[in-house]
Parts: sequence; C-alpha cells; structure tokens
Amino acid sequence: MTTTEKSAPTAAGSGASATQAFRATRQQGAGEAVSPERVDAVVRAVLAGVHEAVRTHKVTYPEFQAAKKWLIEVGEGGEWPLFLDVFVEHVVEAVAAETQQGTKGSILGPYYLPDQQKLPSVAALPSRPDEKGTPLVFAGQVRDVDGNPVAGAELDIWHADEAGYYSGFAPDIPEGNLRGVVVTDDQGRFEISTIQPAPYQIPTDGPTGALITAAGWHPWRPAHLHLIVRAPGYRQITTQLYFEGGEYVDSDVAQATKPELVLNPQDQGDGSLRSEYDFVLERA
Ligand code: MBD
Ligand code: FE
Repeated sequence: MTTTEKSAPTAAGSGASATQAFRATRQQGAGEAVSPERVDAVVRAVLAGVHEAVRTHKVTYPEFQAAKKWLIEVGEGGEWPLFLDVFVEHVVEAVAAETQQGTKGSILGPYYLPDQQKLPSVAALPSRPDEKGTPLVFAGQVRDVDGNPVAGAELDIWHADEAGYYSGFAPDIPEGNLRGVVVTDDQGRFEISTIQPAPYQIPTDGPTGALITAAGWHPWRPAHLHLIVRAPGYRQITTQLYFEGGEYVDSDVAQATKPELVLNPQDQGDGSLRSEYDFVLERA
C-alpha cells in the first residue's frame, strides 16, 4: 500500500522561496550607485515618518521592543518580499505609472518566476491532470498605442491554483504549474486555457499574518491573474487582472486593483468561463 503525504504550505516555506527568488532574479539596480543626496532625502523622510508616528501615538518602550522583535522575525521568516510587495509596492507602481501610456500596470508581487515554458498563441497553461477549478479561457490581442497589432509579443502569465497557492512557493505543486510565456500570433492575438484562480490569503502563520491579525485587518487579495507583457521596442507592462464581482476586489490588502483591470468573464453554458482582454503597449 502506498500513502501520499501532503505537506501543508507554511509561511516559512513560501517566505524562504520568495526571498530566494528575489535574490536570484530581481536585484536589478541593487548594486547601482545612489547619490548621497538621494539617500539622505529618502531615508530622512522615511525616518521622519517613523519619528512622527512615535510622537503622535506616544509609542512606549515595550511597543518599541515588540516592533524590533517583529522586524527580526520578518527577516528570519523570509517575509520581506511578501511584506514589502503587499504594503509598499502599490505606491512605487503608482509613481512608475505617472509616465506610462497604454494598459494600466499593477504590482509584480513576490511570486514571479522567470524562464517559464514558451507556448504558442493558442495554448493551455501547464496544469496537473486533476487540476481543480473552473475552466477559464482568457483571450485577446496585443496592440500598440496606434492600434496596430503586435505580433510575437510575450504574455508571461502566472497565477494561483484553486486553493490560492502558487507553484514554486508551496509544496506538492509541480514546477511551472499554471505558469507560461504565451507568444501572440501575426495578428497579435492569444487564447490561453487555464482555470480561474482563488483569492490569495497572506499566510496567517508568519510574521506578516501576525501583524495583520494584531491590527484587525483581513489577509486577503482578490483572485487575480499576473501578467508581464513584453515585445522588442516596447515598454513592458507588469499588471494583474481581477474578476468582476469577486471577493475582495474592493478591499485588496495589497491595494493593487484598478477599475481598468477587472475582467468580466462570461459563462459559456457548460460551466466554463471565457474572458477577453486587449493589451496596449507604448514604444520604449
Ligand atoms: C500575491 O499573490 C500577490 O500577488 C502579491 C502582490 C502579494 C502577495 C501575494
Ligand atoms: Fe499574486
């Protein structure tokens, strides 16, 4: 007789993987020289905000020490990517968006993995034979700001499964599951078969979850598809798409929704969904 052991995903597990993924792939600019003037201006402002919170709320020594303990735990649990992407990245994205035309962007988040399987314009994302969830066909076209189709554009897409977990960041999900790089046809079109993801819950057993509980907030992000859309000569777009009427669309813990990024999937009458969305890229 064989037994299948399923290990439950843990905050420490996904945190360690997210920190590792960040170190391996996302340190662009981290070694670049930043002028002393800019470090002074930005760090001074951050510290001034902290000082003001201490004064306004008359933070006590026990509270200061509790904060120190928590910060240590965030690092030890590998949750800096999670914490920063949930609570800070949306503002960095908003600043970047000030100079961006075309499709609206959103945050990258901690669970992107590069170098996934390249797929043709009509394709199914890699999934398990028994992948749970409502079948979803996601189709559309990539165009430039003048309306011309962009052939050979890449849609780098990744999303959570029907339990809200990402491959690469939870045990027992095969590598590359529900991830892929779909290449548009000569009309810039694509048609991707996958399943509808579930909302994402910040792990409640780690320090970020502990903070959320301590503050009485909720730990949820609405169900979403992640995408990076890129083509040579164009500025790439990192974005997310949500589902109309879905839970937490109006109360995303990461504040990363935008009205332009909400899909309206249509029931196909057979229990499956179809959604159309077109992307618009600006010249680099
Ligand atoms: C996610 O799935 C996500 O997209 C972000 C931004 C943060 C935490 C988990
Ligand atoms: Fe996500």
